[in-house]
Amino acid sequence: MTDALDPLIALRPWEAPEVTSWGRLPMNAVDRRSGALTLDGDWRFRLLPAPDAPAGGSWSSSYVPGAWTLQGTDDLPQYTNVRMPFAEFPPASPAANPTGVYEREVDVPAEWTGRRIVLQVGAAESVLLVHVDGRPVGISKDSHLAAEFDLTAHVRPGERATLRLTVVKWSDASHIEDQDQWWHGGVTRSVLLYATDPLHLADVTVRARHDGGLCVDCRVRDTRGALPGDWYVSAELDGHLLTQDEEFDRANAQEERVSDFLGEARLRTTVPDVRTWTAETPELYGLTVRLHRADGTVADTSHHRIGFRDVEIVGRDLLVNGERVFIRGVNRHDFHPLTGRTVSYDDMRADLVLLKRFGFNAIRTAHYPNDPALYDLADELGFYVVDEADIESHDHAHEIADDPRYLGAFVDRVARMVLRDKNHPSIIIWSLGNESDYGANHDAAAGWVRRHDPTRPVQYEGAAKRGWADPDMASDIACPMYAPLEECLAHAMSGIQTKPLIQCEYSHAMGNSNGTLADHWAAIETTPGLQGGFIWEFWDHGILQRVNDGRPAGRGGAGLYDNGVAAPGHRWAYGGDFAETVHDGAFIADGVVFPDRTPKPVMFEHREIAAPVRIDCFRHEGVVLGNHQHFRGLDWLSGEWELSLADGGTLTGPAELPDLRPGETAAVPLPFELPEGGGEAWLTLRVTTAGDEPWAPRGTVVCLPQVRLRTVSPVEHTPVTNRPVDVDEDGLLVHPLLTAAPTLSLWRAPTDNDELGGMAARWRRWGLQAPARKVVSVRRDPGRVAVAADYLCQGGTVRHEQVFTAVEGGLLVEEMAELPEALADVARVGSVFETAAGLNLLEWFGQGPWESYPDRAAGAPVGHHSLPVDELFTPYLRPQESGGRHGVRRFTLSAPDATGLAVRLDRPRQVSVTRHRATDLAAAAHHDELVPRAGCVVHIDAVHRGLGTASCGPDTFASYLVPAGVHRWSWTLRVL
Ligand code: IPT
Repeated sequence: MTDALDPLIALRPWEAPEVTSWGRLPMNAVDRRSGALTLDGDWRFRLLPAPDAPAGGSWSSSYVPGAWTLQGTDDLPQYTNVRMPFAEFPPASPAANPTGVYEREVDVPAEWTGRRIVLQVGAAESVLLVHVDGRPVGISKDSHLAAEFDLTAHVRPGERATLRLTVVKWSDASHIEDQDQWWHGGVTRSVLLYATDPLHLADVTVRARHDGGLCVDCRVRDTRGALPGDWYVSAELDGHLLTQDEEFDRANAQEERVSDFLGEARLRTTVPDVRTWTAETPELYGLTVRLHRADGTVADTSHHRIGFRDVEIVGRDLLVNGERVFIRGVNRHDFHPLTGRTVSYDDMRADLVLLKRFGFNAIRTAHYPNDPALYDLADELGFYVVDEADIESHDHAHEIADDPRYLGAFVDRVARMVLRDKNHPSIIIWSLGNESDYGANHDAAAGWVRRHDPTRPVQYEGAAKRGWADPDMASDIACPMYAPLEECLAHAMSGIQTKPLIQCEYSHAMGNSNGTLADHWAAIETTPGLQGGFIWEFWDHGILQRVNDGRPAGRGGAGLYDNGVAAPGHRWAYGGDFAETVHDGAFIADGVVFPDRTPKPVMFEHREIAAPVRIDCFRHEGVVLGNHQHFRGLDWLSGEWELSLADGGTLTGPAELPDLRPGETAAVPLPFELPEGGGEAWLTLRVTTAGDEPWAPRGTVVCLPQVRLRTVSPVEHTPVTNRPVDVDEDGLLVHPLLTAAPTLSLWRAPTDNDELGGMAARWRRWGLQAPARKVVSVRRDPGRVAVAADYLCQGGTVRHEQVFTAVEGGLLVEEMAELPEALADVARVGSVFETAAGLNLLEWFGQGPWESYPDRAAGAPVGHHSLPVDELFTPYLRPQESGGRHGVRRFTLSAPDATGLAVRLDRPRQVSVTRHRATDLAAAAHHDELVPRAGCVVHIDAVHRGLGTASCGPDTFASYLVPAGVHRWSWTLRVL
């Protein structure tokens, strides 16, 4: 099996960074998927302990495409962020090096006689060795790009051949594939066998400009050595023929640029009234390129869907078709909770459809070239793509960036990505990779791209060694990660900015996060020089795992999850859950969607921030609507007005959207007469798709812009002295519907941001999770009890006062807490109480319906909302503070028979109603460990700390912190 005399083994290519491939065909953009023989399915499989270990043991089977780490082997997934999973320095790999041997027979079609036969392995990580019938064929590295091998000399049409793919998990290449994700091994994309005429299209390069100019460059090869003149090329664009560029042919002939075995041809046309491609208007044309033999018969054909568009940087603006566009981006990994990095077309389509529905218009393919179908979908659905090469040398970044042994690998990886993807209109920027310091190897790769594709900018975050304005050659964009907003603003206003500032990563979505996203966008949209960024990241990479045996559920786990939650007996595994000793825990769960693609609440925030039509202001008994798109009118949208009255219900009526071009505004009269009476009133424009969009059926909500028409009026209370207030000897309220009296709460179950930002440790030091409560005084008057208590924390005492007054219809609770200076910046100041079981429905007037927090509250409109208590909670993978609703004015908590309690707040407050105490949440490591309580745990906060993004990046702004000093809040409690 692994024969030590086999040259592919004897050369030990897994420890030779200079060897990027052997026997591999050049990368190209000719799509060979149609007409190919798929070799996907079960292959014979055995896992060896090392590439040079003697073959032994029996065969099992493994599904291709797929990772063996998710298919029942003992080599399980391992998650590390920066650090390598083994100690060896580059380019070495560990002696224990799982090596998968895949074998299968292939019946080579008899009709392929005389044809050139090519094997395409879609992706293998990290070193691929190919044998046919035991004979060595080739080697490839670069885990996220296909490798092609010419098998013409190795197989006979009409006969059966044995194909062997040996995949070595750890190698010199692992050191430059040190991305923040699970480590797997396997053949993770499809394997194909196809045949072409020996005379074939070796590559096709399309340049389609937004003025309609089209230029198609073809490279032609004949493996039998045909002469120029033995062939010609034609092309048609949706039925319209292109013309041969004879000037190009003449120049080539004069300069003797083209040899006998390689031909070149250029075709051109100009499309009148071209429909240009943008992310908003993803207009595609069908291009067919044909290679003809001298007698006119067709030797080869290549189909492309192309888009006419230009990308350029003018000053510090990135322009698409001459327009400065905002980049509302997200970082996306190829990920699936059952199959790891193997993703299907349908899954990728679902990813992109969801992103479109939530207002995203850009994707960074973090941190490697994604599955080829992703780019077809981005072209079709409309996304701006930053295509990123598979280079991240994080742990040994500094050494590798200038290590000449890795020079070839850097250039190879960037070049092969560009060669594969260059014809996609969606790709607007090439990225040289991620987190690999900055060295000569980057400049070499950048130099190659600039010559090969002058039509797109290049970016690399690490290049800004001497600041964002530095004219280094590796980045045309200032693309920092997690830069504080004030630094971005300062740069944009400094007068020295030379490049567009588009953060390659920002707003880290780990757990309950993405605080201040709306503040970022308010700044981006009003500051020349700021153009957006890419949220980190799309996926929570939780792998579905069986709890009993700790195994990944794998392909059989389909259907074992719903609404972000794994089925009983299962959980979403993160780092450490596969018994890895070296791992980085829940840092792998940092996406805007759950592992089953259920959107997290931040998605609704983003949808609103990206709203294409907005209520820009309220003026003269009307509202001003604005079209905030770059290219589209409003005709694809329809609207409905909703008037939410605090003291009434919700009125609805049709809305006529004005005919506005991008950037235009128009005043429209108020659609409703405001009913008399003093209550708060909100006007919402419910915007939906007017017809079917490729990514959304007619009637899909696009945004819900809102304006307040009338403000809150103060609530008057009439005390009643003849009803006693029941308070026990500890000063705790006794109430028939409460199982735990309202007490002071200063703590929340730490979010990932709280933990990694250091706040949680401070709060634990202060003992905020369970401070001792000491009653200071209880003063009883008719219909009124005043209680003072001290909460003893490390470093300070918090005085808490509660005055309970019987009022008409219920009980008024007036509270005060005085937070000493030493305890500034706690999680919350508010009341917490628990209710009797059976109150399962929450109805509220306030922001909703989805979860919102003080610094993530731009996307939750004020209105009348209602949800079962069990649906209020957001099941973040590592349990933490969750389920909050911002701006709540009043709520009822009721049983099916309409009994229950009603609470009215003195002003809009942060409220949460869940089945979990904060301490329950903090004690659990996974969602499946939580045992819901029968009653409700209710928090009413005078003030609640913002969420920020401190797990990787800036904390929330000072204005969202809980300051020291006196906090007052009051509420009434009424029995229904
Ligand atoms: C940055 C990485 O590029 C990304 O892969 C991910 O790890 C992210 O952070 C955090 O989740 S690098 C980090 C060291 C700033």
